[in-house]
Amino acid sequence: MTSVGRTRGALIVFEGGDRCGKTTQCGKLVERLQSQGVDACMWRFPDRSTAIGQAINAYLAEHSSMDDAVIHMLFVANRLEKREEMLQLLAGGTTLVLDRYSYSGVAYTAAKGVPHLSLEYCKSLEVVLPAADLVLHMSMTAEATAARGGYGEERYEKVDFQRKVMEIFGALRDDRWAVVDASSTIEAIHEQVVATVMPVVERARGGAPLGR
Ligand code: T5A
Ligand code: NA
Repeated sequence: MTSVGRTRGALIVFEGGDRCGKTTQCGKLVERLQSQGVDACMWRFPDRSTAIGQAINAYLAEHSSMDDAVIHMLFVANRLEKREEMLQLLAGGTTLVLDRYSYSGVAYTAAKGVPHLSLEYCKSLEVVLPAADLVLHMSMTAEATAARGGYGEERYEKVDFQRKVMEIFGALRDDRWAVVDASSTIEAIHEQVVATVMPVVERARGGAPLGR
Protein backbone atom coordinates (compact mmCIF):
# COMPACT_ATOMS: atom_id res chain seq x y z
CA MET A 1 0.00 0.00 0.00
CA THR A 2 1.84 3.08 -1.25
CA SER A 3 -0.33 5.56 0.68
CA VAL A 4 1.12 4.30 3.98
CA GLY A 5 4.59 5.12 2.67
CA ARG A 6 7.73 5.00 4.75
CA THR A 7 6.66 7.37 7.47
CA ARG A 8 3.54 5.95 9.06
CA GLY A 9 2.83 6.57 12.72
CA ALA A 10 2.87 3.77 15.30
CA LEU A 11 -0.21 2.44 17.08
CA ILE A 12 0.71 2.21 20.76
CA VAL A 13 -1.88 0.86 23.21
CA PHE A 14 -2.00 0.88 27.01
CA GLU A 15 -4.05 -1.88 28.61
CA GLY A 16 -4.63 -3.01 32.16
CA GLY A 17 -7.16 -3.12 34.96
CA ASP A 18 -9.16 -0.11 36.13
CA ARG A 19 -7.18 2.69 37.84
CA CYS A 20 -3.76 1.15 37.04
CA GLY A 21 -2.37 4.47 35.75
CA LYS A 22 -2.96 4.25 31.99
CA THR A 23 -4.23 7.78 31.50
CA THR A 24 -1.31 9.23 33.49
CA GLN A 25 1.22 7.31 31.38
CA CYS A 26 -0.47 8.04 28.03
CA GLY A 27 -0.30 11.76 28.73
CA LYS A 28 3.35 11.66 29.77
CA LEU A 29 4.30 9.53 26.78
CA VAL A 30 2.64 11.85 24.26
CA GLU A 31 4.39 14.86 25.83
CA ARG A 32 7.75 13.10 25.63
CA LEU A 33 7.21 11.99 22.03
CA GLN A 34 6.24 15.50 21.00
CA SER A 35 9.26 16.97 22.78
CA GLN A 36 11.42 14.63 20.71
CA GLY A 37 9.82 15.79 17.48
CA VAL A 38 7.49 12.81 17.01
CA ASP A 39 4.02 13.77 15.78
CA ALA A 40 1.82 12.05 18.39
CA CYS A 41 -1.63 12.27 19.91
CA MET A 42 -3.61 10.46 22.57
CA TRP A 43 -7.08 8.93 22.37
CA ARG A 44 -9.16 7.11 24.97
CA PHE A 45 -11.53 4.21 24.47
CA PRO A 46 -14.34 4.32 25.25
CA ASP A 47 -14.54 7.70 23.53
CA ARG A 48 -17.34 9.10 25.70
CA SER A 49 -17.87 12.16 23.48
CA THR A 50 -19.88 10.45 20.72
CA ALA A 51 -23.57 9.43 20.92
CA ILE A 52 -22.51 5.79 21.35
CA GLY A 53 -19.90 6.87 23.91
CA GLN A 54 -22.56 8.65 25.94
CA ALA A 55 -24.66 5.47 26.09
CA ILE A 56 -21.53 3.58 27.24
CA ASN A 57 -20.81 6.23 29.86
CA ALA A 58 -24.34 5.93 31.30
CA TYR A 59 -23.89 2.15 31.49
CA LEU A 60 -20.49 2.39 33.22
CA ALA A 61 -21.81 4.97 35.70
CA GLU A 62 -24.69 2.54 36.42
CA HIS A 63 -27.24 5.10 35.29
CA SER A 64 -28.57 2.54 32.82
CA SER A 65 -28.50 -1.22 32.39
CA MET A 66 -28.09 -3.12 29.14
CA ASP A 67 -27.91 -6.66 27.84
CA ASP A 68 -24.28 -7.89 27.91
CA ALA A 69 -24.23 -8.54 24.16
CA VAL A 70 -25.63 -5.09 23.41
CA ILE A 71 -23.13 -3.15 25.55
CA HIS A 72 -20.37 -5.26 24.02
CA MET A 73 -21.50 -4.22 20.52
CA LEU A 74 -21.53 -0.57 21.60
CA PHE A 75 -17.91 -0.77 22.75
CA VAL A 76 -17.02 -2.35 19.37
CA ALA A 77 -19.02 0.29 17.47
CA ASN A 78 -17.29 3.03 19.47
CA ARG A 79 -13.96 1.82 18.05
CA LEU A 80 -15.35 1.29 14.54
CA GLU A 81 -16.67 4.85 14.38
CA LYS A 82 -13.05 6.02 14.82
CA ARG A 83 -11.50 3.49 12.40
CA GLU A 84 -11.22 5.70 9.31
CA GLU A 85 -9.75 8.61 11.25
CA MET A 86 -7.32 6.28 12.98
CA LEU A 87 -6.08 4.84 9.67
CA GLN A 88 -5.74 8.29 8.14
CA LEU A 89 -3.73 9.66 11.04
CA LEU A 90 -1.40 6.66 11.08
CA ALA A 91 -0.91 6.82 7.32
CA GLY A 92 -0.18 10.53 7.62
CA GLY A 93 2.64 9.86 10.07
CA THR A 94 0.94 10.53 13.43
CA THR A 95 1.73 8.10 16.24
CA LEU A 96 -1.44 7.26 18.14
CA VAL A 97 -1.27 6.49 21.84
CA LEU A 98 -4.46 4.75 22.92
CA ASP A 99 -5.74 4.50 26.48
CA ARG A 100 -7.48 1.08 26.05
CA TYR A 101 -8.52 -0.57 22.76
CA SER A 102 -9.81 -3.89 21.39
CA TYR A 103 -7.94 -5.91 24.03
CA SER A 104 -10.06 -4.30 26.79
CA GLY A 105 -13.14 -5.00 24.71
CA VAL A 106 -12.30 -8.68 24.58
CA ALA A 107 -11.05 -9.04 28.17
CA TYR A 108 -13.86 -7.23 30.00
CA THR A 109 -16.68 -8.98 28.15
CA ALA A 110 -15.07 -12.43 28.23
CA ALA A 111 -14.52 -11.97 32.00
CA LYS A 112 -18.32 -11.95 32.44
CA GLY A 113 -18.40 -15.64 31.57
CA VAL A 114 -21.53 -15.38 29.38
CA PRO A 115 -21.48 -18.53 27.17
CA HIS A 116 -22.44 -16.78 23.90
CA LEU A 117 -19.81 -14.03 24.50
CA SER A 118 -16.71 -16.22 24.38
CA LEU A 119 -13.16 -14.95 23.98
CA GLU A 120 -13.08 -16.20 20.37
CA TYR A 121 -16.38 -14.54 19.50
CA CYS A 122 -15.24 -11.23 21.02
CA LYS A 123 -11.93 -11.40 19.13
CA SER A 124 -13.76 -12.03 15.85
CA LEU A 125 -15.56 -8.66 16.09
CA GLU A 126 -12.26 -6.74 16.25
CA VAL A 127 -10.62 -8.09 13.09
CA VAL A 128 -11.40 -5.13 10.85
CA LEU A 129 -9.53 -2.76 13.17
CA PRO A 130 -5.79 -2.13 12.90
CA ALA A 131 -3.69 -4.15 15.36
CA ALA A 132 -1.45 -2.40 17.85
CA ASP A 133 2.26 -2.22 17.06
CA LEU A 134 2.82 -2.43 20.79
CA VAL A 135 0.58 -3.18 23.77
CA LEU A 136 1.93 -1.91 27.08
CA HIS A 137 0.33 -4.11 29.71
CA MET A 138 0.17 -2.15 32.96
CA SER A 139 0.26 -5.07 35.32
CA MET A 140 -0.79 -4.79 38.95
CA THR A 141 -2.85 -6.86 41.39
CA ALA A 142 -6.57 -6.16 41.66
CA GLU A 143 -6.11 -5.47 45.39
CA ALA A 144 -3.45 -2.82 44.75
CA THR A 145 -5.50 -0.91 42.18
CA ALA A 146 -8.49 -1.01 44.54
CA ALA A 147 -6.45 1.10 46.98
CA ARG A 148 -6.09 3.90 44.39
CA GLY A 149 -8.13 7.11 44.64
CA GLY A 150 -11.59 7.05 43.04
CA TYR A 151 -11.77 3.23 42.80
CA GLY A 152 -15.26 1.70 42.92
CA GLU A 153 -17.10 4.54 41.19
CA GLU A 154 -17.72 2.61 37.96
CA ARG A 155 -19.45 -0.64 37.12
CA TYR A 156 -16.46 -2.97 36.64
CA GLU A 157 -14.38 -1.70 39.57
CA LYS A 158 -14.82 -4.78 41.78
CA VAL A 159 -11.84 -6.84 42.89
CA ASP A 160 -13.18 -10.29 41.87
CA PHE A 161 -14.10 -9.09 38.40
CA GLN A 162 -10.80 -7.25 37.92
CA ARG A 163 -8.93 -10.44 38.85
CA LYS A 164 -10.67 -12.26 35.97
CA VAL A 165 -9.91 -9.39 33.58
CA MET A 166 -6.23 -9.56 34.53
CA GLU A 167 -6.14 -13.31 33.94
CA ILE A 168 -7.54 -12.80 30.44
CA PHE A 169 -5.05 -10.02 29.65
CA GLY A 170 -2.34 -12.51 30.64
CA ALA A 171 -3.74 -15.05 28.17
CA LEU A 172 -3.97 -12.49 25.34
CA ARG A 173 -0.28 -11.53 25.47
CA ASP A 174 1.85 -12.20 22.40
CA ASP A 175 5.18 -10.89 21.10
CA ARG A 176 3.71 -7.42 20.55
CA TRP A 177 3.02 -7.04 24.28
CA ALA A 178 5.39 -5.64 26.88
CA VAL A 179 4.62 -5.99 30.58
CA VAL A 180 5.07 -2.92 32.76
CA ASP A 181 5.04 -3.07 36.57
CA ALA A 182 2.23 -0.57 37.23
CA SER A 183 2.88 -0.60 41.00
CA SER A 184 6.17 1.22 40.48
CA THR A 185 6.48 5.05 40.61
CA ILE A 186 5.01 7.24 37.86
CA GLU A 187 8.51 8.35 36.74
CA ALA A 188 10.04 4.85 36.76
CA ILE A 189 7.13 3.51 34.70
CA HIS A 190 7.46 6.42 32.30
CA GLU A 191 11.16 5.73 31.65
CA GLN A 192 10.46 2.04 31.00
CA VAL A 193 7.60 2.97 28.67
CA VAL A 194 9.74 5.44 26.69
CA ALA A 195 12.55 2.89 26.28
CA THR A 196 10.05 0.30 25.02
CA VAL A 197 8.14 2.63 22.71
CA MET A 198 10.98 4.41 20.86
CA PRO A 199 12.18 1.41 18.80
CA VAL A 200 8.56 0.66 17.84
CA VAL A 201 8.05 4.24 16.60
CA GLU A 202 11.27 3.89 14.58
CA ARG A 203 10.13 0.58 13.04
CA ALA A 204 6.79 2.09 12.00
CA ARG A 205 8.62 5.08 10.53
CA GLY A 206 10.81 2.68 8.57
CA GLY A 207 7.73 1.16 6.94
CA ALA A 208 6.89 -1.91 9.09
CA PRO A 209 3.38 -2.91 7.93
CA LEU A 210 0.35 -2.26 10.10
CA GLY A 211 -1.36 -5.49 11.19
CA ARG A 212 -5.02 -6.32 11.74
N1 T5A B 1 -14.20 -1.30 28.86
C1 T5A B 1 -13.44 -0.52 28.04
C2 T5A B 1 -14.94 -2.38 28.36
O1 T5A B 1 -15.63 -3.08 29.09
N2 T5A B 1 -14.88 -2.65 27.02
C3 T5A B 1 -14.14 -1.89 26.15
O2 T5A B 1 -14.15 -2.17 24.91
C4 T5A B 1 -13.38 -0.78 26.67
C5 T5A B 1 -12.58 0.09 25.76
C6 T5A B 1 -13.87 2.37 31.33
C7 T5A B 1 -14.31 0.99 31.59
O3 T5A B 1 -14.76 0.39 30.39
C8 T5A B 1 -14.30 -0.95 30.30
C9 T5A B 1 -13.02 -0.94 31.06
C10 T5A B 1 -13.27 0.04 32.17
O4 T5A B 1 -13.88 -0.64 33.25
P1 T5A B 1 -11.68 3.70 31.43
O5 T5A B 1 -12.40 4.97 31.30
O6 T5A B 1 -10.40 3.55 30.71
O7 T5A B 1 -12.58 2.47 30.94
O8 T5A B 1 -11.54 3.37 33.02
P2 T5A B 1 -10.26 3.21 33.93
O9 T5A B 1 -9.33 2.20 33.43
O10 T5A B 1 -10.74 3.01 35.32
O11 T5A B 1 -9.60 4.58 33.73
P3 T5A B 1 -9.13 5.52 34.81
O12 T5A B 1 -8.82 6.81 34.12
O13 T5A B 1 -10.10 5.53 35.92
O14 T5A B 1 -7.77 4.82 35.31
P4 T5A B 1 -6.34 4.80 34.67
O15 T5A B 1 -6.33 5.61 33.44
O16 T5A B 1 -5.82 3.45 34.58
O17 T5A B 1 -5.47 5.50 35.80
P5 T5A B 1 -5.10 7.03 36.03
O18 T5A B 1 -3.87 7.35 35.32
O19 T5A B 1 -6.30 7.85 35.82
O20 T5A B 1 -4.73 6.92 37.57
C11 T5A B 1 -5.67 6.50 38.56
C12 T5A B 1 -5.25 7.09 39.93
O21 T5A B 1 -4.00 6.54 40.34
C13 T5A B 1 -2.98 7.54 40.46
C14 T5A B 1 -3.51 8.73 39.68
O22 T5A B 1 -2.98 9.93 40.15
C15 T5A B 1 -5.01 8.60 39.90
O23 T5A B 1 -5.39 9.10 41.15
N3 T5A B 1 -1.73 6.97 39.90
C16 T5A B 1 -0.75 6.44 40.66
N4 T5A B 1 -0.60 6.33 41.98
C17 T5A B 1 0.55 5.73 42.43
N5 T5A B 1 1.53 5.23 41.61
C18 T5A B 1 1.42 5.33 40.27
N6 T5A B 1 2.37 4.83 39.48
C19 T5A B 1 0.23 5.95 39.74
N7 T5A B 1 -0.21 6.21 38.48
C20 T5A B 1 -1.40 6.81 38.59
NA1 NA C 1 -12.75 3.12 35.75
